[in-house]
Amino acid sequence: MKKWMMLGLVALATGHAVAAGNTIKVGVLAEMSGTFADFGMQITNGAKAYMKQYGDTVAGKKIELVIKDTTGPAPDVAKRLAQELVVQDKVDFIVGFGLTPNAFAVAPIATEAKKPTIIMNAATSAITTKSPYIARVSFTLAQVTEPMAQWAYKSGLRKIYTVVADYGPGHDAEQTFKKAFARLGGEVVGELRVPLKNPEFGPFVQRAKDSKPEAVFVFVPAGEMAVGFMKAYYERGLAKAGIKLLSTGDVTDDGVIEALGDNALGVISTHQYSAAHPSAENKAFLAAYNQINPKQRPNFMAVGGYDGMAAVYEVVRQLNGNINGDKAMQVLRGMKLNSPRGPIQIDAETRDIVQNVYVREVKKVDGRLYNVEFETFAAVRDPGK
Ligand code: VNL
Repeated sequence: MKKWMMLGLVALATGHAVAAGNTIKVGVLAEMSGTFADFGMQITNGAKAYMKQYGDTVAGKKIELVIKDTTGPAPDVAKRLAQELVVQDKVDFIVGFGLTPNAFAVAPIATEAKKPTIIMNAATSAITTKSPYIARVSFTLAQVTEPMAQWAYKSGLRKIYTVVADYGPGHDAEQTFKKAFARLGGEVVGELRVPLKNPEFGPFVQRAKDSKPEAVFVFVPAGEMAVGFMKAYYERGLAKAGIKLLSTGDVTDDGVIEALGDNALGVISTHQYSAAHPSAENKAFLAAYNQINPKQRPNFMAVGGYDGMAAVYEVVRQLNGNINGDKAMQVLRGMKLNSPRGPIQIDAETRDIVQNVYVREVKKVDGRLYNVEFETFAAVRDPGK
């Protein structure tokens, strides 16, 4: 072999090594297939939108996403993939998590490997208590539900029936609503939990109707379950019977709101993000997301993905590209960001998010359905802590 060729090979080899050392790897665990595939798509596209807007280099390091498909609520798969990310891919961060069970499953690995782990959606209060290496930029069900109980009481409602998905975030929503509403003097006249897998909403909704509440409060995960619930609510004639519908924003989510159709008009919900939020940050976010996926409106999960990357970038910047688990958590604790949803902060002590919760009504804006914000509960903490 000629000498210049040898030199070329050496250069190639070292070039590769240098490139690897100059990369910050962000492992993304998300639901990329199955019933919940939209979540993974929203989360990863939100992350990509941030990188599109701000470039993929921070403190001289190239940021690289390593995306792994948890396939749905599958704790064993999530755990195995997290191990792979740590051992084989040698990631610097673990992010993602549409669904609660996957986040719980990975907490022990985050602790053992001291990997800064950022929750971009999963919303059960207890998740952040399971590892000191977990921080959350999404929301908790308790956080968005308590303002709904307060708003309902203030609006004169006194008898409410609750319907929730039968797992972590649903249990949090149910308990938080009941406690907050009772404290004010309202009454939960009945409560139902519907299974996460293949729920038949008709009979559940019928039972709610038969107990003649003034309103139904509902939390089910965004997507197919929200569509299924809404359909049953109308088919069983609750709207006609004058039973109001109150929900968390998951049910009137931007990703499916057009699929709900005009039936959704007038539904009141509380949540942290609406695509209709009027701010410069949101406008920039919507434009960046549109470059990644012009076919779908981004929802709260996309914003979680976007803000999660904002948090990663800030850690890389402050640590000048040398990522260490404990130092990264120090930077994350107390971090403030200007999110498309409004100002947010990661609480220094609980590592959970503090943010505005908005009361919204589904309305038509320029012929399309949106959650239009009309009241703000400012800087709400997770009451589940
Ligand atoms: C969760 C919470 C999932 C809210 C959701 O939909 C949601 C969760 C996927 O924590 O599992 O809207």
